[in-house]
Amino acid sequence: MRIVLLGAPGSGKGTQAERLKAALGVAHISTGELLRAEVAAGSELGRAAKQVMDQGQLVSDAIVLGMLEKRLGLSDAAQGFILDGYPRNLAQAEALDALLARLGQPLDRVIQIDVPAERLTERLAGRATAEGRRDDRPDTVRERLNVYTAQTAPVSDHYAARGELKRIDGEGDVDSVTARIMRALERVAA
Ligand code: B4P
Repeated sequence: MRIVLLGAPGSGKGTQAERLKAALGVAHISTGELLRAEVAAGSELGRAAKQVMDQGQLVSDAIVLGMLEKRLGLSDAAQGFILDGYPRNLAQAEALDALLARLGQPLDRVIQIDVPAERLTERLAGRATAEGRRDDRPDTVRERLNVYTAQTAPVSDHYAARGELKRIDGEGDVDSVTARIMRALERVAA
């Protein structure tokens, strides 16, 4: 199964993708994690990405697409994948359409996890305390939410227009949200 998970920062994409990976036996591909790995490795790409991420902005489309294409070529993605954090703007959505058409691997479902803004801020403040991620600091979170509204929210319309989007209520405990997503996916598989 090939799935895109959409949602604002803090909506639970990474949290849910880990669970779906275990339940469905497909690869979890997080562009945020791929970028953080480059930052941790101190690569040239990582150094450039770090500055952008610390400001709450999006890393360049070309860099992220190159990274994604390489990751989709690894063997674990052949059985399917969950894309977490990509696409984040319309140009990325169109690039993904072209890439998957070229690979002959169309998407089965796009799931959008909806969470009210005040809850997102609370969750990311909690993670800032627990994990110390620099981009979870309050000023950066505000900017990430602005970027989401301006650039990522229109991506939902791109998929909704094709009848591929399913919206899920992302409030409540993690198990309840997973159960809602699994129900939405069962309807695709049926
Ligand atoms: P990401 O790594 O994608 O970060 P994120 O949007 O915060 O989502 P994440 O998956 O980590 O958090 P989650 O909602 O699961 O991106 C980081 C940065 O990388 C971006 O700002 C950008 O600069 C760059 N980037 C990434 N992809 C890019 C792209 N395609 N193009 C350009 N740039 C890109 O969880 C958040 C918190 O909520 C956690 O603490 C979790 O425990 C908690 N939580 C989750 N579910 C919960 C629930 N049901 N109840 C309570 N808490 C919950």
